[in-house]
Amino acid sequence: MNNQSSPSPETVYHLAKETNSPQADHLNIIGVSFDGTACFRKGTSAGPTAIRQVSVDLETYSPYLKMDLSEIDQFYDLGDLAPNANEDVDKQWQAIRDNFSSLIASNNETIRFLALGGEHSISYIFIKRCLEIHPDMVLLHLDAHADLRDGYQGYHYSHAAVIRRCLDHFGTNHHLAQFGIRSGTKEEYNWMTANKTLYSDLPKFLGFLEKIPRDRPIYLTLDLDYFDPAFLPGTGTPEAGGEDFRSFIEIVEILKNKKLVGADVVELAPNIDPTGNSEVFAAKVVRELILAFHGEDGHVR
Ligand SMILES: [Mn+2]
Repeated sequence: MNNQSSPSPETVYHLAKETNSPQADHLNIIGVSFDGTACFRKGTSAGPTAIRQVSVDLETYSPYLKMDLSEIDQFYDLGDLAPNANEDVDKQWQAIRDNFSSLIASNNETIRFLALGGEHSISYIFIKRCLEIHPDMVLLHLDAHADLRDGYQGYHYSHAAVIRRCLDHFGTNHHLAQFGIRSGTKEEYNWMTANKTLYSDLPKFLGFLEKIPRDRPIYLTLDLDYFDPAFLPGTGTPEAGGEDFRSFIEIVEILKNKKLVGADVVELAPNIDPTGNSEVFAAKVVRELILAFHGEDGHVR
């Protein structure tokens, strides 16, 4: 395990400043180059680098949020947590978790992270930290898959179990809301129905988001297979019948006025889409999320 050993050829949008330690009161982007528990098609470990590389050729202005990356507070790029791929998968995952823990000297709640995957199992590490800091946090889960299995194919922390693992750390005032889900087991669907976590229609989900108080902490975990594979085919477990960019931007337009305390964008597998369009799509998604962390005054909340 070499913490931040992978040289990052570019930083996100050329505007992120490289750093070795997370910066308080600022957004910190961190890549996690790991696809160890991916069950179908691998390749997400190349996700963070692909996003950085294509982002430098994209516009920094968002016509949706009417904000520009060059006009917000400095944001930072911590490089990648990159495990030794020759090691046992469980060991790799634990090494990522341990290295992340040692990277954060304090639980300073003003350190904001945007994590770039890597497979979805890595989100647990970032979500758990935010659940511990914010006892009333809302966890938004955008994904094609329910991810509520109690482990999968022998991996307790599998990418197919990530939301279930987060629930292990839920307190009374934590809240889970899921949207985009269109694949899961009968048991997962029964659980979502019983716990009313699944929104199956966009207007209802947007209505729910609107009602979240402005000061209530929100974490967004975005599995890129949320989007239809026609738009974003570069992901390991594509699922027909998905969402488009428009639905995502409607969500972000609301989040922009809320308190986003953490987010991750996971499951980009650049090798699966030879056109390269998926990574451009993902980089645009990342731009909108970087902006959404910042208020009109350009500061993180
Ligand atoms: Mn998924």
